[in-house]
Amino acid sequence: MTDLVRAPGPVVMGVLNVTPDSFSDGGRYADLDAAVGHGVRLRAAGAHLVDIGGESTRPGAERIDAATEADRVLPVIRELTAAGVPVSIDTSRARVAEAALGAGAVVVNDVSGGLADPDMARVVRDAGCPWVLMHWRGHSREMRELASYTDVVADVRTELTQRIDAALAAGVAADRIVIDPGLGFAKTAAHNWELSARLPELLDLGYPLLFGASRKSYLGRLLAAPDGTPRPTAQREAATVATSVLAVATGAWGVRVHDVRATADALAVWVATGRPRMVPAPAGHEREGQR
Ligand code: PMM
Repeated sequence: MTDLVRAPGPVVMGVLNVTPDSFSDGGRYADLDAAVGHGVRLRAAGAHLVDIGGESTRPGAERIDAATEADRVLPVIRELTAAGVPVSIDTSRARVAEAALGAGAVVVNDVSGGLADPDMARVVRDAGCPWVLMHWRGHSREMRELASYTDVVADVRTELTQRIDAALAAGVAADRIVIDPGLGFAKTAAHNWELSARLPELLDLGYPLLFGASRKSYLGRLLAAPDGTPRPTAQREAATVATSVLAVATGAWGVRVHDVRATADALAVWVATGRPRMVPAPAGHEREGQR
């Protein structure tokens, strides 16, 4: 997978939640055949990786035990790997990551950036696999209360730097590290827009950056009906595509999305247009719609 991290990108990671309660696809792929079938479809639609998660990280979600999480994801990983689909494991537990890597996963996507389980760095180092370090402040149950920042971009940058330094100190190679701003994780809508607008400040850290905005609630709020009702998750696709392409045009390495075809098609257009890059707005330029 060295090539994947070093690839010019953009890398598209397709979401496959094998959970009863994730906010967008919870309950749809709880059955093994349905999950494997969907993973194969995501790959055919253009996913470079299919990201398999067994524990919901939606705000307010209660935790499940490691054995339940492993039981949900391992059979799906085995079958997708056998079908030639490259798989990442979305977990913050070292035990689950280790078992997933043993079952064929090639990337660890850790929403806690190594904070939730002190043993994760060892597992990733020994496997030599890429490790997505997402910005995170606490488990789903408590994360709403943790959305307090002096300057969200500066604070996320500092906290991601601490996670990178911890990974390097544990012996993880620098070229195995991917960072992620963790949109929606201990972040308000305004925080998410600020991070999107000032992505260059995170890209400046020098690591490939994964951007995971797909169908998140801040997009639902942006597109709310006049009476304030958020746009339903399944109808946030155009906004997901737009923000994903903007992130890639700003320099993101990859995007994590539910509807792979829509984003992969849009990114094919971006590539065919010669990979045009966004230029940062002049200092003091007002951005609308962020607050
Ligand atoms: N978001 C979710 C889950 N895992 N992993 C990374 N690296 N980045 C994210 O933004 C991210 C993630 C929550 O969304 P889901 O319930 O649709 O999986």
